[in-house]
Order: sequence, then structure tokens, then C-alpha cells
Amino acid sequence: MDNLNEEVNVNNTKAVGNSNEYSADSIQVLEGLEAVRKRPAMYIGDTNIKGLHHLVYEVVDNSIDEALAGHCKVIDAFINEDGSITVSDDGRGIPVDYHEKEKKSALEVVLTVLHAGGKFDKDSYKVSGGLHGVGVSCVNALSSYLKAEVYRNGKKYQQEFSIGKPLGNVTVVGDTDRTGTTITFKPDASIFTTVEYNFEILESRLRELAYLNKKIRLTLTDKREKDENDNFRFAEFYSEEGLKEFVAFLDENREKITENIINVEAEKAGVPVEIALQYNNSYSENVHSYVNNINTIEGGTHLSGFRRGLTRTLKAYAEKSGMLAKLKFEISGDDFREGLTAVISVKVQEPQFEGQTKTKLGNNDVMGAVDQAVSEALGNYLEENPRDARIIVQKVILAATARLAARKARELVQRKSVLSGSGLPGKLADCAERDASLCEIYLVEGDSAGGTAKQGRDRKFQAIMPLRGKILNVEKAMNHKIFENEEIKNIFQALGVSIGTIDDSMALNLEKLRYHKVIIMTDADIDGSHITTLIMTFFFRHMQDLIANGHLYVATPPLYLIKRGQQERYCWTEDDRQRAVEDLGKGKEGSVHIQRYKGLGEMNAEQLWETTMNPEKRTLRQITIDSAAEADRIFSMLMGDDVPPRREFIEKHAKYAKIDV
Ligand code: 0RA
Repeated sequence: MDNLNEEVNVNNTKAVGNSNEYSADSIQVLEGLEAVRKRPAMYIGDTNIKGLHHLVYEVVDNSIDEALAGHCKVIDAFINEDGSITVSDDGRGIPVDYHEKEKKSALEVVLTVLHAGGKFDKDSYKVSGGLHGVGVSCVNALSSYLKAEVYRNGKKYQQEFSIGKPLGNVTVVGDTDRTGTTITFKPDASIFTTVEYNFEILESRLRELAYLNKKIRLTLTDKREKDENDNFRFAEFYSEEGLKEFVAFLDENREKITENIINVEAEKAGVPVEIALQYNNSYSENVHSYVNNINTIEGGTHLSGFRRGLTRTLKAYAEKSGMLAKLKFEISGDDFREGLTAVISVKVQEPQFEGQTKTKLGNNDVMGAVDQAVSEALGNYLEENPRDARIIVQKVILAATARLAARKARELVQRKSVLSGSGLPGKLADCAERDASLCEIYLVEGDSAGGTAKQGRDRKFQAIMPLRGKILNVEKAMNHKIFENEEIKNIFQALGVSIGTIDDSMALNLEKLRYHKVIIMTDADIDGSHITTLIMTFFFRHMQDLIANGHLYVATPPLYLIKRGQQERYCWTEDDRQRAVEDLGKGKEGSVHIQRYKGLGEMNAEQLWETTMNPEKRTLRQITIDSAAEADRIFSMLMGDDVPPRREFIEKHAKYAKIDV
């Protein structure tokens, strides 16, 4: 195709190239772009910050596909000065020749026909394509402006669009000696609730993509502002070894117990399988799975296959080595995954996604493929590395022993709670409403703020649960310690969900959840943000379903109260404060008084209600699990033993607003 004589058909009246040589005709028209504008959320998930960033992923995914097909090495992304996005690659360039059936150029088809991109090049191994896999035409539909620049056949071509409609035909705008595609788009502000891109969100997705697709260079440049050295903010990602480096990155702040990261790379039953795994001295399981570069947070057949293969292979080795001879109890599947960090990545031609968030793989044949791949590679590794093998088996035995102790502690707690009547903790000030979907519980730092919140709340639907000081650091504690902890028992009991093992809690019994909004409320200072992080870590590790189902929130108390005479303004940011001081400063009487709220305790009940608890006025930040892998790493860093990186991180992101998980 590349050496075709491609002219551009400017008038759209005459065909260029012919169908024997070129297969552009095979593109099928599936749906109009109006549908996308009418119901954007159906195509990109939502029209908030997540959907906004999804547009970039969609474009980058096309370039990744080109790279996976072996034609592209570098992908550069830019946040431009005007807030638009540019994604540029050095692939073959989107074809620009005439498409018979559509009566327009292939480029225009790719950019204006839903799903056209994927149907284009059947021979290439195309498995990428974002969660919704809608293609770049969908980005076009949702952009007030989009420009495609194609470098191909010694020419530079260009075509511009607005809300998905061509502003003209594709034209030759110059000569070139390179190939590639550059897409620039400006998200439509009438569609999205915000059009401001966040560097960190894009950065973490590009990093993830670099690890998942080794040997591709991805860069991100933020042209909106320069730093003190007059440089744009810039990040570059390249991984020579892929998943192995991903696991090393995730475990950077954990103590490894084995020498090497175990690497699995195989193709079984036509399914390419890549896995990297390593054990560390923590007590949590950190297994992240991907299908076609999509993080499958609900797991699925590939994850089941991995667990099966891992358990069977380790069990067989342990039995053969005689290390289990004296053991008087059964080892469970969970025990094999305590302290395990792993990334599983499979590429599936026609993935079936199931589950609430459509991130659970359903294809049955993938299970056996992953099982077989991990069994073979791990079996060989254990034979060749007896030292590591012994360490892993010892860790598994320790996990099984601890699990038994945890179960005993848990049973004790549950018996006690049955005995204590209602089973609700004494410190809980419950609400009157019984319909859980209308109920909220505030987890409040400290008894004194808890008291204010109790006075300030609407007791009809708001419950208050004061937590004393810092709750247990679950990242460092063993399971039975966690379930013996008073504050943690109180949280479980108040929420009405039973205390489970790590594995049980992944499938929490959310029908019993007594409040559909669980709101963390702490002081707006460093200590408060640390406590918020501790509580979020707890939910992340032990009630991840609660987060995944959108039940966890963080309250946002104001930082300042600005007063002048009778006028009062609450402020949440430094910018707010400056503006308020300027506004109120224009008045005549008295001076402007600035009160800095250091803690919730400095507000009276009415103020707390007005600013932070009243649903009409408050802002709640919903916690989501955008990137579970990134969240995992951040939690292990914030909560782990390694103090310097934690301090560095907290200082850099002085507000907890940044550790959005
Ligand atoms: C369709 C067919 C071919 C390449 C592409 C699309 C393509 C799309 C994008 C989107 C961003 N970068 C891209 N690079 C390539 C194959 C064309 C050929 O065979 O030459």
C-alpha cells in the first residue's frame, strides 16, 4: 500500500487508486457521529474528567496499534498552550486515498465513521483500542476542532474538522521525508463538564502503556506553562523489558524476598500471554491484570487462569520438596498470593467484557492459556532457582499460619458483636432513615470534631462515626492485627458488612451496606490528609468493592473564612482567598478579617453544616479506582517503611486532592 500512487481527491468526485490495489472499500459504515454527540457517555464512559482524558487514550491507542503492528516507535503527546491535545506518531500514516463506497478519502472515513479505524487493516494484529474501543472518529465528534496531519508518500496531507464535520477536503500542504500521523483536537466545552487536562493523569496512563508495550517511546509535554528554568513540564517513558520493569516499579518501595522477577512470555492457543511476578515481605496481594492494554479491575478468566496455575505449580513444588510434611492444616489459594506483586497482560482478538464496569474478561479459552503459560514458566523457574523456591514456599506457609490466627480473631469479634444487641458500635450516632441508598455516614477524625458534626448534621439521613486519632496502618499490619483493631471493627460494624479475609472483601456483601455514601472528613492539613490516606488505604485493601461501586467520598472543608462587617465568604483554595479578599476589600466599612481553619474543630456546628455537610452546598470528592496499579504503588509508598520517598511525595502534593485513587 505504501508505494501506491496516492493523489488526493480534492473534489470528492473521482476515485483515486483502484480497489484491486487498495482495500479502503472494506471499511463499513456503522453509525453516524450524531449518535456520539447525543449520548457521549455511552461511548466514552462519562463527560467528566475521566471521559475527557479518555479522548487522549483513544487517540494514543491508535498509535499503539500502529506500534504493535511493527510500524511505529515513538508517540509524542502534548497538552498545548490553548488546552488542546496533540498526539503524534511515526507510523505509516493514516491512508488518504479515495474510498469508493463512502465517496470520500480513507482519512475522512477513519475520522468520521464510527469504528472505521479498527475494521481497516484486518491483517495487522489489532488488539489495542480503549475500553470503549470507539476509535478516533468519536474523539472527532466530541471536539470543537480537530486537525489530522498525515505524512505519507513524500507528502504532508491535512484535513480539519469541527464537531466531527469536515471543514474541507484533505489537501496536500507540503512535502516530507517522514511518515506518521499527528492528531490535534480541542474537546468540545459544551459536552464536557471540564476541559482542563491533568498532566498526572495522562502521565500515569502513558507510563502504564510504556510498560505494557515494551520498546515504544512515549512522551508527554505540557506547553501550558514553564517552570523556573523556562522548561515545559515533560515526561518520557520507555521500557526495554516491559512487565518485568512494571513490577519493579510497583514494588520500588517494598522489600523483595526473592532474587529475581519471574517473567512469563508465551503464546498459548493463539493468545499472547505476558506475566511478571515477584514476592515481597508485605501481607497484601497486588495482582494487576490487563486485556489489550485495558486494566481489568474486575479480573476474569485470565486472572483465574493465573491463580490456578500459580497455586497448582507452587503446591506441587512444595509437596515434592517435603516442606509441607509437618503442616497440620490446608493451604488455601490466598496463601499463595500474600506478598505477591504481579502483572498479567494478555492480548485477545475478540474480548468479551462483562461485569458492572465491563472490565471482567469472559473468554473461557483464555483461562487455560494463562494457566498453562504460568505453570510451565514458574515450574522451570522453581527447578532452576531452588533458593528462591524455598523462600516462596516458606512465605506461603507463614501466610497460612497467620490466616488461621486471623480467623480465630475474627470469629471472636463476630461473636461479641452478636452479643452486644444492635451490633452497632457505641460511638456511632446513627441516622433515622432506613433506606441505605439515602443514608450517609461521616467518618470523622477525632472525638471533638465528631461532636461538632453530630450537632451540625441532619440526623434524618446523616450518621456520624468519630475515629480516634490515626487508625491502624493496614499496609504494615498483618491480617489478624487489622481485625483486632478497635477502630476498624467499628467501621465494619457500622457499615453492616461482615469482616472478611482479603479475598472475601474483594466481593463484599454490599447489599448489607447501611449507607451508600461513606464520607471521610478530616482536617484540611497534612495530618488530616495523612489520616484520609490511612482510611482510604484501608478501604482500598479491604473493601475495594465499596470504592469500585462509587460509595467512598472525601468531604472538603473550607480553608478560610473571609469577613468584612456582615459579609462572609468561605474559601477552599488560595485563589479563592485572594479573590474574596479583593472582592470584600472593595467595601467601605471595617477591615477584611481572614480566618484560617486549621481544623474541623475551629468551626461551629452551623458552619460545618453550611460548608461541608449540607448536600445543597458542599462538594464531595468521589474516590474512584482509576489506575489500580498506580494507586497500589502510591499506597505502598505512603504507608510503607521507606520514609524518604513518602515525605517527598507528601511535600510535593501537599493537598490530598492529588492522591486521587
Ligand atoms: C488504517 C490503516 C493503516 C494505518 C492506520 C489506519 C493508522 C491509523 C492511525 C491513527 C493514529 N496513527 C495511525 N497510524 C496508522 C495501514 C495503512 C498502510 O497499510 O499503509
